Amino acid sequence: MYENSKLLFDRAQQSIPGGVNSPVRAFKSVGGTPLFIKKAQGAYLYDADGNQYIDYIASWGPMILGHAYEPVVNAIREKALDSTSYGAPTELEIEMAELIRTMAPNIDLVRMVSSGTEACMSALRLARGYTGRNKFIKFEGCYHGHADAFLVKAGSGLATFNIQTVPGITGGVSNDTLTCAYNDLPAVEKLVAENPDQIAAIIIEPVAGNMGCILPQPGFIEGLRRICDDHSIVLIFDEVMTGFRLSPGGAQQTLGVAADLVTYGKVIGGGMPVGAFGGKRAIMEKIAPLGNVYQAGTLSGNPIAMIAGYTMLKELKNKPAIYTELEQKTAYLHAGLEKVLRASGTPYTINRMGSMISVHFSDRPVTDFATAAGANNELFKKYFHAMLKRGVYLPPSAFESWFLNNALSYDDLDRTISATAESLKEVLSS
Ligand code: HOZ
Repeated sequence: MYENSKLLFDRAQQSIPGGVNSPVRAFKSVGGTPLFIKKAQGAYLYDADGNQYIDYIASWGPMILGHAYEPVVNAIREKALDSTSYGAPTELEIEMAELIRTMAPNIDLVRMVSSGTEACMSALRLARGYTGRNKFIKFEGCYHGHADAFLVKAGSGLATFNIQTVPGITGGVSNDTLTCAYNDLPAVEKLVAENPDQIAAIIIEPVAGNMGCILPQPGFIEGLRRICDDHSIVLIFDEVMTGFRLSPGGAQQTLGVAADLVTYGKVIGGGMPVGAFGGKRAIMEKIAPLGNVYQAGTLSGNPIAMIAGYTMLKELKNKPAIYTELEQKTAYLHAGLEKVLRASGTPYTINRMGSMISVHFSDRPVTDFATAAGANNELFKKYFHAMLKRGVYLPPSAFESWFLNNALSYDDLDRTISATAESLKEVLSS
């Protein structure tokens, strides 16, 4: 069934570390051979062996409208005829910035970069430059890309591979990264009290997607806002996953809490390598060339990436019904999974917000990294493979959110629900 993928994986390992260009793809934690993808269309992925899968990764978020969405593909095609990079400003970058500002709240100025990692690393540097402070708070299990400062108690691949200490990160960097549990407001208050006038920023995934999908409990994000206001700390929302997905204005709009800085990633590139950070004018004006917090990039605002992102965001802006449709589809999937999981008798928790959802084989609510890690993740591995065999491609780790795309039909969702019923029967009886 996976012969060609196996051959490609063997070959890949000769020239690419671990055979992959990003660790989570390696299937290392779930075992087996990573699928090598040949193409994707709408809600489906096709691997090198010609197998079709219903896709719940959506390139880790950005394919909100499905793969190879025609207007995006056509726009890229046309733009490429005018060259693929200039390293000089274009009108399209202004249009993109203006579009982002009309969709997302609290963005006075926005700077384009090439990835979510770059966006988060730049936002942190900016918060430090703005406040003149070095330390910052992040939450256990949140992942803000792979810049040094964020690789302390991080989610995603670090949680998947249980990497506690990352060689190459200096003690100084780690010491400036303060961590506490997601949803634990008293712990944040304690850290702030213990480090008076030293904390530049609190960075958070307002709905976490790198330890499965974890929801902020009522009052938590509002509490962070209050603490930041009281102590002149910059509140950074990492909206790499939630931006333009939960709603046109992302988590800021959905949760009704304003951030000082917001980071975006892949979502705003329509699948191209893009990121951005933006926010309050007084802070953003510290960035070079206005201020002396340096940040730069030859490919920042790249025309192909811009046209892909612009076209997709414009669709989302002009057709707000997409958000209702996505929400309804995800709620439908949620209800269906709930039914078959309950019938299976195995303990479970389903977390969902908008079109982000994850299943945890846990008998208690999953509200932070400890509870996500405490779930029966061995069972998740078996479930993952049983689903794959039935043509459903879930994230290959319990520490990742699932993302729905609007090309999914109700028939696809029904197939996913029945595949779950069959998979549970198979794995629970083995
Ligand atoms: N959770 C990661 C994205 N935020 C998975 C993708 C990757 O690392 O390749």
